[in-house]
Amino acid sequence: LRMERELGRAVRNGEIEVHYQPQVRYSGIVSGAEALIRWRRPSGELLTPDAFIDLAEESTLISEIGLEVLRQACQTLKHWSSDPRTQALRLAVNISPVQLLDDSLVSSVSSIIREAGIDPTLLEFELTESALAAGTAMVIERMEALESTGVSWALDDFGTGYSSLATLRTLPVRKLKIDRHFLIEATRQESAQRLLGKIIEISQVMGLSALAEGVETPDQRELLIGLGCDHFQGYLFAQPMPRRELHAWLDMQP
Ligand code: G
Ligand code: G
Ligand code: MN
Ligand code: NA
Repeated sequence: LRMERELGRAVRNGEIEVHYQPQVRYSGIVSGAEALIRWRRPSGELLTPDAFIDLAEESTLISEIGLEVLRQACQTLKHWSSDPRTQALRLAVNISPVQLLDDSLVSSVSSIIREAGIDPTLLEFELTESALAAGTAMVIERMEALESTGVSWALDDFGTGYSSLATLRTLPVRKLKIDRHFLIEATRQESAQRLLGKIIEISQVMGLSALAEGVETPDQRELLIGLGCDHFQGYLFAQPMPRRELHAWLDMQP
């Protein structure tokens, strides 16, 4: 309960930080980054989302916190837009299924985008596949409303949730983020490798791009390139890091 009260104050006190993990195309070119929330406690301690996102979702604080992440992400896109080296970079922001239940979400998102003065097509929202378990019709309606503001959708942790292939065809989704467990298994087992290949094929047949999560080794990247995967994210390239460090990392790229 104490943590819940502190989390409630975190946004006002400027304790919400956003870290960024690069996303890389098969060509090696950086396509953008995923924004990942961190909570900087007054003690200086940095908390990762597993320590507080569940709490935020149970208490509906997630709406406020999610919008704060979006605000910071839009400031970053604004910053990037003034430099030719960064102006084409895209930014992915996680949207909690609980945020989708909030009637004011669409108007809040629209005003944040408008106030930031950014190109909304550079913004990608990620929804975890398990969000589709309940209230699908409403979820799809909200996703479409947000899509019409210019942002696009990616399905996060793909392959671990409940969405059927039939549902997938009806979703306004442009990208599948393949859950990293498929890659882990594929590195160990021939049959899992074929399964990963089929998942990538499904994305291609549906006209979607496929991003592999959790790419940690050059061998995994080569395997994925061979299977036709077009985007990667993982420790092989970089860990999530503060914006300033991301800029230093970008400067080091060939
Ligand atoms: O690096 P990492 O520990 O950041 O992320 C752990 C999990 O927390 C991921 O599954 C990610 O989807 C989730 N997460 C990270 N940032 C956000 C955010 O801003 N909002 C929501 N709802 N989830 C996030
Ligand atoms: O939203 P999502 O579940 O996709 O968030 C990505 C999560 O995966 C974050 O917690 C991030 O820190 C973590 N992550 C990113 N790259 C790697 C990786 O290469 N290996 C592992 N084990 N985790 C990763
Ligand atoms: Mn994500
Ligand atoms: Na994920």
